Amino acid sequence: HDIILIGAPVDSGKDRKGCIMGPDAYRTAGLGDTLNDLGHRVTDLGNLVAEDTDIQDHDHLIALPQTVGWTQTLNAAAKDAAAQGLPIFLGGDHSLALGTVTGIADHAASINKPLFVLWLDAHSDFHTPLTTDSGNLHGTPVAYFTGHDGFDAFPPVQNPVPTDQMCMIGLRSVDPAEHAALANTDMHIADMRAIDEGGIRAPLAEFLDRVSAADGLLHVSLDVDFLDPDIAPAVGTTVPGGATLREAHLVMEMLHDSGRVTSLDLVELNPFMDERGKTASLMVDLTASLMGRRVFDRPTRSFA
Ligand code: DIR
Ligand code: MN
Ligand code: MN
Ligand code: MN
Repeated sequence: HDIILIGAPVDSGKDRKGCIMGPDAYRTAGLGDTLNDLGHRVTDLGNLVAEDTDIQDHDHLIALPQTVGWTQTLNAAAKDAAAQGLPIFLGGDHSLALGTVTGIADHAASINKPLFVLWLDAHSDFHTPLTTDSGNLHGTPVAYFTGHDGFDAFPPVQNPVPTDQMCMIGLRSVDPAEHAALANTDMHIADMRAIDEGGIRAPLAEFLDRVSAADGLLHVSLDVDFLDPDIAPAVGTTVPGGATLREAHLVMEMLHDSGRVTSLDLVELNPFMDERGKTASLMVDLTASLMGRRVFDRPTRSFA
């Protein structure tokens, strides 16, 4: 693949600071060389800077003007990059998906392909600016790019992603307003109970089959808090009971085998909270699995 690394040091989507250091932590952990060694051509575009806007500060929503600026910048960057290769957005907090997913959706529409989105997260990020209690806009991207109301300050969404073309895996923290809004959709959701009862493979396999049947593009948005905090401590919003190392690698290997992934967000890494680069390195290893490395490799054998 032609992989395009795009630094998106977005830190406006929540109160707690530190995601601004994310892109450089991924570089320090060797993301570019790792992908190169797997046989990919890698271009690093460096870090983007958010556009200025004339939006006013909001008394409840945190850093609204900055996040709107990032949305505009990343929308354009994503649309551009998707036409040239496989963009990997180095976050930055999850508010960056307001821009990346809408930009990828614009690209998908321009080549007449349906866009599917896999959301790997402890949270559903399905608040609108009208329902968020925290005022943290990193909790809103899914509602935005699926075309829900309340985002008046943001650019109108040209190509909303149908919820039927989305799958969320790993959920274990959903606020009441998000829960109510999700109930009115046909979003595919595998929460932690579903994973405990039936494994992580089944819901992903079903989703990937649908992507293939529709000849769709697939954007993956990987929030660090999808992972269990024991293996991935460097995130501001840890929720116990996350995906294990092996579940996470299985997901990535299945994604690789599907041959469907066309863009990726790596979000919510807060290097300020990391333990000697442990989380950054894990995210690099997961990306490597997604791009073709076999961490749990074994000789091919027949089960006959
Ligand atoms: C939380 C979002 N539900 C909120 N938390 C997230 O603040 O509205 N953490 N997205 O990653
Ligand atoms: Mn998230
Ligand atoms: Mn999350
Ligand atoms: Mn490949």
